[in-house]
Amino acid sequence: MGTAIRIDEDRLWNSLMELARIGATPAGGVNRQALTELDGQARALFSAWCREAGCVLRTDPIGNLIARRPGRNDSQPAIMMGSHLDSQPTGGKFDGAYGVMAGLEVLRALHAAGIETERPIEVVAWTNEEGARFAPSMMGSQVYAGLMGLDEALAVRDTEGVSVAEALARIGAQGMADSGSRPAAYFEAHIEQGPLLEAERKTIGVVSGGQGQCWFQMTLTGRASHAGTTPMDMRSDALVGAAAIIGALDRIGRAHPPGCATAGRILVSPNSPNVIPDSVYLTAEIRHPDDAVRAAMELEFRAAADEAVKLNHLDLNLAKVLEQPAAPFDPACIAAIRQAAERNGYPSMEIISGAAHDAVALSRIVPTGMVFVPCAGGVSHNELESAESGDLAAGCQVLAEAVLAYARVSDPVTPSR
Ligand code: HGY
Ligand code: MN
Ligand code: MN
Repeated sequence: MGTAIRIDEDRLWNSLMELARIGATPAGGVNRQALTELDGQARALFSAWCREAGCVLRTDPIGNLIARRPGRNDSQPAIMMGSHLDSQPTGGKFDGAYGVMAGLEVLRALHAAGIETERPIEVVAWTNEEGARFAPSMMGSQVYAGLMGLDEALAVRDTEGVSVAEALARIGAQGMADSGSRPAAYFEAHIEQGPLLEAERKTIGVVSGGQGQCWFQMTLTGRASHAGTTPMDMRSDALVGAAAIIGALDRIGRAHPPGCATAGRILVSPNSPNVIPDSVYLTAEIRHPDDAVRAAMELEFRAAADEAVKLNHLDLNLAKVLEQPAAPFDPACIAAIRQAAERNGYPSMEIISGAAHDAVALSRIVPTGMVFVPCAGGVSHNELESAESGDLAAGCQVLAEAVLAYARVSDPVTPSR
């Protein structure tokens, strides 16, 4: 069975390339970190495009930017799509941007075809999905889903001491309390950010859910002293302690496949070649599809940290800043995505998301589904990130049909129940 709309591949690609110019880096990626001036520019461009497609926009108190296309029965809960416009410092053109532009393309295609849906349709650019500047990740969608307090999020500061609240105000992105009702369903399109779809030659990933994760921030405190005069057995070297923890984290990740463990950020003080470091700030994150295994990995990590601190005569301040259980997505949403892929003859496979996404937060409050498309070599969080226009268009077509199945159009494609 056909569907009411066909998305426009070139319009989607051109919008992605125009958006990628905001924060473009010489190596071909983007550095458009959350709530920076560049994020503000991307928000403004997205807003202008949504208005052209007949939408009205609103912003909530954590800066989530919501475009709404009215439905025939506008009092019904909307069908929502979304992703994020913020990037990693050395991010790619497609992580997050694809899901927002794909949602916009669905709105544009409906607008161009003059199709009215029964339900309203919304597209959201969630604030600070990456957590690169302000930890933790998925901040906007977590606040929206009631998983993180608004005041707690607004108070988070970046490494320069700027708070989320100040950064929102600087780019004029702090909105009013959101009176909109929760959506009836949420769908997100995203590049896989891993190698499976490409290896299996599949165009569409029908995402069954997201693996769980937890994030930690720690400060190890030792004693600064002269690198040339301090005997090895009299040192309290915070960097040696951190190195032991980083090594243990890697061993724990490798010992529990398909889980993973990563130390991504380290700040050393005084960071001088001939001074024994007295303070190290270190981040750690642990992920696994099975929450019980991830809990065991966390215990091993904490034991390794305690051992490293004791051996090196250090003090440790360890805080868990994110605890996110594995998130199964909604069977009916998954079925709508699978049916749309099959209807269009796109090779597809079911897949668990290794990366976290705003959809993981939304899945705690509304029926949620995700569509993945391949990215070259599975490379992401890297300026070389790339994807094929045809795959991006296929994922967007699947997104459109899954959403329309829920939004009910004149030519309904009903979800299986
Ligand atoms: O960390 C993540 O998994 C996401 O890409 N921000
Ligand atoms: Mn992302
Ligand atoms: Mn990302």
